[in-house]
Amino acid sequence: MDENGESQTSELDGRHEITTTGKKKRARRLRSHRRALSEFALQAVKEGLLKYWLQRYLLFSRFDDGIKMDEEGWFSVTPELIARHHASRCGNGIVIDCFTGVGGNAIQFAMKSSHVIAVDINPQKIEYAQHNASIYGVNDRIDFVVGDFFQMACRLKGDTVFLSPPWGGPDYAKVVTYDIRSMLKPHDGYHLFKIAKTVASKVVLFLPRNVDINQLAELSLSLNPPWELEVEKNFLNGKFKAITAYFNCRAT
Ligand code: MGP
Ligand code: SAH
Repeated sequence: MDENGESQTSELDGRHEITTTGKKKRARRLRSHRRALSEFALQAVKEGLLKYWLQRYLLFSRFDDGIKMDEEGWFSVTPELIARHHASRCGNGIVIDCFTGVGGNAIQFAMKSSHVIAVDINPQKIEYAQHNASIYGVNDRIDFVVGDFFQMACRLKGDTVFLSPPWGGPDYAKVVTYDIRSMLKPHDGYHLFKIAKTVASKVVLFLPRNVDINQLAELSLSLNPPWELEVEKNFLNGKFKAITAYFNCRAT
């Protein structure tokens, strides 16, 4: 120790103190992050949603940035890669997402298209979708609307109408063949298509993997002249997840 010893020591102590505080802060942050995650996972187990929580980064790659979900959101959000694919197929014109949910599809549409209108009957879903879109930095490219698509349809016009309605919950998979006439909510698939085709000349329908393909053909043939139909199987990590039907009015 010399006559400046005290100040040197306190400087060293100070540096040491800073390091310790930084480590402590990081450790505290990590502990609270872990606690939040385990509480979240516990809630997910209680609600039977663990399977979806384990796939959270497939649903939203930015999940950890604060994505908001509710129960229906967990089991019905379109996984990000499939939603991105939908967006690449729907073009860059006006896309109307008629059953927005927590925004899985609307966010990806906004990454590609000039203008997205996102409709959902449930105000909390729209709030979550808006919040989730802000995490992806695209909320200002989407017009969020709370409303019943069937009632609003006569006032909507766009290039593509995208439909991912409720399938009746996860039980859709319990039947061998999914019947769009009796199982889709809140109205049957024939009524849904009849309304949707008045909104845009391209109608995209996201459906269960066990859907009756003959019914999709029936929809396109119900019009005169018939609309073109393309049926696509959507796989994720090798697993067959869902079917997307693309209907196009030939006149355009
Ligand atoms: P899933 O029931 O999670 O099947 O749905 P998965 O992953 O094959 O599960 P498993 O138990 O058979 O192994 C697959 C995907 O379908 C989900 O990620 C959603 O994108 C979509 N999906 C599921 N439901 C119940 C709905 C729904 O009600 N509406 C909409 N629009 N999409 C749904
Ligand atoms: N594609 C969405 C998931 C849609 S889930 C995503 O990726 O997040 C189906 C949604 O349809 C639910 O959020 C439900 O609130 C909404 N819905 C049900 N009936 C509706 C109606 N009549 N009009 C608009 N939205 C409706």
